Amino acid sequence: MNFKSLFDETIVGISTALEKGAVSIIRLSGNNSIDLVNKVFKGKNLLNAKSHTITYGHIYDSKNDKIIDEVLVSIFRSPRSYTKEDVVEINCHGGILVTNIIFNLLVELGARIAEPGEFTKRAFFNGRIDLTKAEAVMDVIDAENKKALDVANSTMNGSIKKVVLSLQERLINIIAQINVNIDYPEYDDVEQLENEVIKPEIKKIKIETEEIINRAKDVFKIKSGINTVIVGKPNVGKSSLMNALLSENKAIVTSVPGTTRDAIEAKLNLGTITLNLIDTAGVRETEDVVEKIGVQITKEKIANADLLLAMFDGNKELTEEDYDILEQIKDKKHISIINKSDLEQKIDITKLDKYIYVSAKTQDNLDALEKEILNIVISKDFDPSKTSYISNARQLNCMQKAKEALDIALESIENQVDIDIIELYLKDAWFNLGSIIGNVEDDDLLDNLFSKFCLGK
Ligand SMILES: Nc1nc2c(ncn2[C@@H]2O[C@H](COP(=O)(O)OP(=O)(O)OP(=O)(O)O)[C@@H](O)[C@H]2O)c(=O)[nH]1
Ligand SMILES: [Mg+2]
Repeated sequence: MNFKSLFDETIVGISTALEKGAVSIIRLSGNNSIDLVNKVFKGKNLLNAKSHTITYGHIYDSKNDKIIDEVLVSIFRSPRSYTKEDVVEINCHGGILVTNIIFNLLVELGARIAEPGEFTKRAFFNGRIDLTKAEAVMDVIDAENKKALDVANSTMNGSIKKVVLSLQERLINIIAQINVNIDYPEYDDVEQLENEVIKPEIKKIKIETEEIINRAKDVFKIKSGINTVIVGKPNVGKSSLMNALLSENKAIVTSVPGTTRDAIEAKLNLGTITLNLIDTAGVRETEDVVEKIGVQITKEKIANADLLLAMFDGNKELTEEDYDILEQIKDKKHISIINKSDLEQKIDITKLDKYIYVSAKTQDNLDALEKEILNIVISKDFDPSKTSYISNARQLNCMQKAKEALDIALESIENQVDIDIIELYLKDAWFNLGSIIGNVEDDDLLDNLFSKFCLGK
């Protein structure tokens, strides 16, 4: 059977970054892609090339018969390609000028310049991948750290899709039972069916959606960076720690208490995760107008932090200001840091619950601090290779709507609402789950439902 794409136009895009490099790849997708490239290609006739083959030759400008570059052309025939359409990839030399000339030749011949993400969009609309996978492709490209990449790769492999399909399947089973029971009553009354079969199963499904929603929080933190705020009274060495972790002099350091006024932010990549590291103005009572504003900003940053690095000066005894900070952090995720471990220690450590010694000046023990940050930030059981994760706000929104529909269904059973109405809520949950992966056609629901009836029940 011939595959019929949903799109008429042939598109062209430069798939590699447009900068000097060894190789550039120009990619085309659509009915005319092989024909178009063949018009500017000297070598074997590409129209006869088999799928998944590479042909050596030259790109030339037919207007003046001038050779432009020596190239390798890969052919992927429909439907066995990324977009399910005919796809051609030209590997040319990686100069910006050469790449642009070839690209422009193809546009002159009638290829349309691809929009960002259009190849993946076609892959989705032509039924090659589901929505979560399409989004995962972007996530793989955007991943700034290893954990984010792990999540994207596991989504690419369809892990969340499998979970969603199985939840949908279980909802369909309930809907089917409701319908079957109306036609061939297996249970004496609707109430018995609801209480013995429907309610417990809806509850289970709802709990699973809740777990997925809760797990998503880890993913968002990992993708967007963990807001990590360094707090402490003036002069304990917060800016020094910021600079030491970043290996650059981002924040001004002086021996004058109250040096930092504004919050200073920078990204710190710890390999597996990324921190949005924020150095703040030291917290103290002050009459200085500018410093006062700084302290106010610090308080806001504390409120929005995922993690607090509370810093104390090991060379001094704890003061009222330190106790104030301890009070502010006690209910938040935090690590207490005793700085200036290179100096004589005068701090009373019995007042701190858990702490880690460092010296921002000599950089002593900073690796232990980084390890502790990783430990504390990511749930112990965070493992995209074993568990499925929702990976963006759109998917989360659909999952939340599905959960809400299940909540209402359960409430309705409690309130003895008519079973037809409950069935509507279950269908609503089914649709919202379907929108996560993009299969929300009305027919899908009917087909699924129909297949259940055919099981002979
Ligand atoms: N010996 C020693 N001195 C340090 C260490 N860390 C910071 N200092 C010194 O402590 C002083 C204050 O350092 P900062 O990093 O500016 O302190 P801060 O907490 O940012 O201070 P504010 O911005 O005023 O709140 C400077 O003179 C630093 O050189 C350390 O580990 N050991
Ligand atoms: Mg500072």
